[in-house]
Amino acid sequence: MRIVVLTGSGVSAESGVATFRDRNGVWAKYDWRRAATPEGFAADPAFVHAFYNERRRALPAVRPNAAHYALAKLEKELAARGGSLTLVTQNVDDLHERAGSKNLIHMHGELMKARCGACYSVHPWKDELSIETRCPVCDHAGAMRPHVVWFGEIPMALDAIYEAVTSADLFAAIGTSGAVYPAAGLVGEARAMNIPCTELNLEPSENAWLFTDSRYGPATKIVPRWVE
Ligand code: BJW
Repeated sequence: MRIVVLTGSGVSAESGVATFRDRNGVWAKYDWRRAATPEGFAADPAFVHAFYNERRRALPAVRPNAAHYALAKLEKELAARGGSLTLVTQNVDDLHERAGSKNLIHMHGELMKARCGACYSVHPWKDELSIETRCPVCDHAGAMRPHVVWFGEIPMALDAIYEAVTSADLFAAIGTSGAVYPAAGLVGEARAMNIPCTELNLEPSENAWLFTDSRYGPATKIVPRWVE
């Protein structure tokens, strides 16, 4: 059995990481055009660095929850039976890896990494970034940025994601509103191949009608139950 799971911010909500489009979500406090676009970064890099520095600073104190652990357990159990779980996450937090997931794709990047806009080298990063930060490889100052995917940028590892989704036996989406493409289009790719699709979310997402099965409730309750 080959399963592909797409996760969104709802899977980390009960760990205390804010979602984006809920009433108290990130985009209720910050304008996404200023905080999460290449144009916003070019116009005001200090503002964008402050936005990501604050989230990076908070992350080490956050812990994985029962949903992250259930998905790591599912990966192990499927592998032991000759199957596989490919976990595709839109989240930039590191809670899936801390829970033990190994076969993991961060399609929107990683908060704990930084990239040089001059030489494109990518680095583990736990400190603050600023407009003065120098690249550890090319020593260029002012080109370091969070290793995340902003609106208008192409998500990471798309070929591997489409390959995994279209050759899966089951596709599941957990804790995502289905508002952001191309992630939100993966269910359509799977359905086009007649692959069963399950939605696990607090409430029906924007493309709930595309799923063949659905379970609604908090991720820490419904994901462990689904995995059993
Ligand atoms: C629970 C729960 C609990 C709560 N238990 N569930 C017009 C202008 C600009 C761009 C566009 C445009 N029209 C279309 C576009 C394209 C754009 C897009 O889709 N925009 C839409 C908003 C319209 N997409 C892009 O720009 C993407 N790139 C692209 O398209 O490139 C072109 C291309 C693609 C493919 C091939 C060739 C070319 C890039 C998108 C990058 C998104 N980046 C962000 C920020 C990442 C860094 C960071 O974290 O700061 O990614 S935005 C933000 O949204 C973040 C998330 O990963 C992403 C998805 O959000 P998510 O996770 O679904 O969160 P929410 O809040 O929306 O939903 C949470 C859900 O959980 C809800 O349903 C809750 O009910 C539920 N929930 N608590 C279970 N306890």
